[in-house]
Amino acid sequence: GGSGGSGGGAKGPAAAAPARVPPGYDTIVPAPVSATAAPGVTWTLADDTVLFTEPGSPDAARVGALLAGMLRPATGYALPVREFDEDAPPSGIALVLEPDGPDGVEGYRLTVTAEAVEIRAARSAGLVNGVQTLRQLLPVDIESRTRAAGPWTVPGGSVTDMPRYAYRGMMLDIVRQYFTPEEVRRLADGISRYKFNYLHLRMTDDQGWRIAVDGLPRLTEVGGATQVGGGPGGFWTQQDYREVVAYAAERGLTLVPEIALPGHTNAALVAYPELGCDGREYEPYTGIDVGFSTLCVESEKTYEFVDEVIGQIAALTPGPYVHIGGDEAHTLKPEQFAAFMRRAQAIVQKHGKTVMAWHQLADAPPVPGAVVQYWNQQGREADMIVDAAQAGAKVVLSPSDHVYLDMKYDDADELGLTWGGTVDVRQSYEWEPATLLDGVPAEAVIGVEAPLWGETLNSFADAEYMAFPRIAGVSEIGWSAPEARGWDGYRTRLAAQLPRWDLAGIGYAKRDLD
Ligand code: TNX
Repeated sequence: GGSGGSGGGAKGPAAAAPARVPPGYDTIVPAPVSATAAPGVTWTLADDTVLFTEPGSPDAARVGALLAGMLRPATGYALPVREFDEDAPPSGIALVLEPDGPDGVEGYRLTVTAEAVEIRAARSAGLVNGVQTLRQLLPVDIESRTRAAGPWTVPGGSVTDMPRYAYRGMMLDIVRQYFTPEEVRRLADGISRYKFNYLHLRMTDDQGWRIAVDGLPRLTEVGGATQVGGGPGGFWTQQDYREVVAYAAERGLTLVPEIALPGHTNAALVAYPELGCDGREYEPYTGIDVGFSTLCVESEKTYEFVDEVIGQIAALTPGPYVHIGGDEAHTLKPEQFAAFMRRAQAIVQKHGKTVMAWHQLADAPPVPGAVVQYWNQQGREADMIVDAAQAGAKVVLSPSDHVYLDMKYDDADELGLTWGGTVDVRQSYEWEPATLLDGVPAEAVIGVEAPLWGETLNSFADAEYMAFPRIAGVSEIGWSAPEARGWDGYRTRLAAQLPRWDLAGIGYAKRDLD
């Protein structure tokens, strides 16, 4: 039985009520590059406010629609979205694109005067990030899903901002516990507040296969019908997946689909036993052991299967990465694993995508440009990655003792595992990517990702409980400069988020922030 969800933190000792920290330029999460308040100046969102967007830009118009959707429920205002006139300086809120401006792919500049709010960015991704900052500068009640009183004031000032790392992700395992497209959209909503730009979905594993593949119906009909603990499982149609891709993209999130190979494949073997080497049937698996299954790496059938699956997934995915797992293939000899990963990587490349895999790939080794995802603790196995990184592989950091969202916060938690230790809110925040792995060049590190594995989860509320509040701290590790970070400042910024989550219906673990 799950024990999570909002209020689930009552289990924690002396659960603190969220403090009502007023919004301001010092409470933004993740901390921006620079922010200055203009004392005495305020701008007020009113019932006649117009959201103006860059003329001729459907992308900017979509960001305008996103912002309007955020602001309408609490204000009850119409908030029309309209292109501004090049000649007339816009009042209201203006989303301005400056392709040759100084903001990079994801940066933005936000200015609040008594007359107007202006967000400038080179790309729509930057506008989305600016919109998330503006949301945090509005009163907490803006998060209400029903009409609230206002007034909807924004303190005057300005922000100049861009991310430290290009990759800031969260992973959700939708296998061990099945999550619906609607639940994943809610998660995308929640993490996009904190300027994440990648959402990695583990879609296949021993306990289930969650994505439909044309021509291989048994993967989902049979392989989709199980999950940990014997529940009914479930799967996504390709249309479900496309809709999540589009919804996430509007919020600045690129999907990274993971098809775990060659291990973590029991569900595929149950569906198509000929993918195994043993000439036998396989039993559905609903436990939580790892490392016992593998596709037959000596069989051509396996590579035809991998090509078919990866080809369809690649075609459905506009983002650059396809993740092929590579974790815990414990029944294979190193040379078998290497031979498989060599061919699997070539298949990903053939379909036009960049390879991503867990850091076991480093031994295979990775093809040039591949991304290895580090998941051990206390820097263990860093030596595996050093040669690959020096040879040009990129590294995403998911140290299990800091950002594994399936680790218990503390020993009193019912949900979660402990193989990476317990990870409280502070420990998830206090670490430095550039120096985490001895010998790995800082330039090889492209970012951070927090995985949420599902073995102990029973509901979406459980997932929220494990993810929030730790995920907000991960955003700051990926976005903010080391000099801008520090627990004392962060816990105040985090405290300012909690009443927003209460109003927005985001569940989280209530913990003392000391
Ligand atoms: C290890 S970390 C795994 C997953 C489990 C997780 C549980 C990694 C690449 N693989 O199969 O779900 O531990 O924490």
